[in-house]
Amino acid sequence: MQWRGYSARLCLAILGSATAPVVAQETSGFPCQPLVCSTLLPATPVDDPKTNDCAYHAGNLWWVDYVAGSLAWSAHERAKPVTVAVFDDGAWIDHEDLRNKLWTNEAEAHGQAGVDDDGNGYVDDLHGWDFVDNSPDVSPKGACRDRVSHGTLMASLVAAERNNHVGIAAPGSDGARVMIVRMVGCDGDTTKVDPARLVRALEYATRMGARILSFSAHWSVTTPELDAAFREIADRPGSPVAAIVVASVPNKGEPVAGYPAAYDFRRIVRAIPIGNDDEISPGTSPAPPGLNLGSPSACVIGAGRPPAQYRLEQGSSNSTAILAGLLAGIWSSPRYAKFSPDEFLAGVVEGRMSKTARHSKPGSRPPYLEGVPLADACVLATEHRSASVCRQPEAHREARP
Ligand SMILES: [Ca+2]
Ligand SMILES: [Ca+2]
Ligand SMILES: [Ca+2]
Repeated sequence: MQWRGYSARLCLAILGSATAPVVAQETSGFPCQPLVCSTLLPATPVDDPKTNDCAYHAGNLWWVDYVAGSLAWSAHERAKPVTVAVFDDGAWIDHEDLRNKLWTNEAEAHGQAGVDDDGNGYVDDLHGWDFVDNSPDVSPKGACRDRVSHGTLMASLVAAERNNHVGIAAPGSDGARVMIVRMVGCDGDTTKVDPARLVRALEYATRMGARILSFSAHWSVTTPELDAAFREIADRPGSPVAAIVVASVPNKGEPVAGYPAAYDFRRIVRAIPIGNDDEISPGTSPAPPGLNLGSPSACVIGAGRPPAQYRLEQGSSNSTAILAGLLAGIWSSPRYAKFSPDEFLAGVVEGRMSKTARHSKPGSRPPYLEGVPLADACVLATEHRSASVCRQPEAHREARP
């Protein structure tokens, strides 16, 4: 089974199926000026003028305001961030916008090198684990070292550090911490899903406290063991390893969404890719009914090579990571922090976010004829703190019945 979306080649193919012309480019240091596709969007006043990350003020973080990301920023009143496990090709954790936003295994951080200080079966697992090479070093390896690290980009879209004067600021900056789970490599067979490896990784992530699992990839066949692992995490009531699985819905014209989006499990939230024109990306696969939320895909800037490179990208992967970070930012707020995964899904994601009047433009094909609800943090809006998308009804929003 192929882990789609993870080799640089496949990733670039995904990036090519967008809603607007775009130039993927890598920049050394952030230039603090609009990049190519971001000029499609007006650099209007930002929702949080106090935030000092230069991409925000250069008008390159449209997607943050699109999901009311500033409402999920409230570090001073936040008890504990939500751990988001990013299942991908590893990540460059020394990147300037990532290094302070990592989940950390405290027992290993204060333990001895070469010793499994917390007895979880993994020696020196500080920020996650490399399940491909069975190593605590979660950095990209093989061909990924010299190419795009998909996982680095994803981790930054979940939780890139806000207010550090550089780069970007993800909606999950204050509320999410990223656990790096290296599941695939870039060479030969390592690009394929190994079901047994994935089962071990799922067990690790949930046991170590990940409450959101982010899958910016999909695969077409599965096994009974993998199904059972996902069912325990994403479906069984009362499961001690219950977590929310945020699953990508691909936009390359695939006839079906693939796993894990294809699972009919209660704790699966699917990210529907939305362009900066409010439309569902062309070629988006039909998503099964359930918790399906639109999330930005095009013209998104995230982390590239360390220590300070950034990339302008688009694709359904982006939507997934942004949604995962956004959910963490909302979930970790004082109002919802004590909610179980099922309570959070029922009360917030299904009860509020899915019921929003804010929708993508009506689509031209099933199951998107009426568009999809757009993910945002407006559930956190108060009379004192608001965001532009929570205040301004869109034309297509008013047109809805
Ligand atoms: Ca350990
Ligand atoms: Ca150790
Ligand atoms: Ca930053």
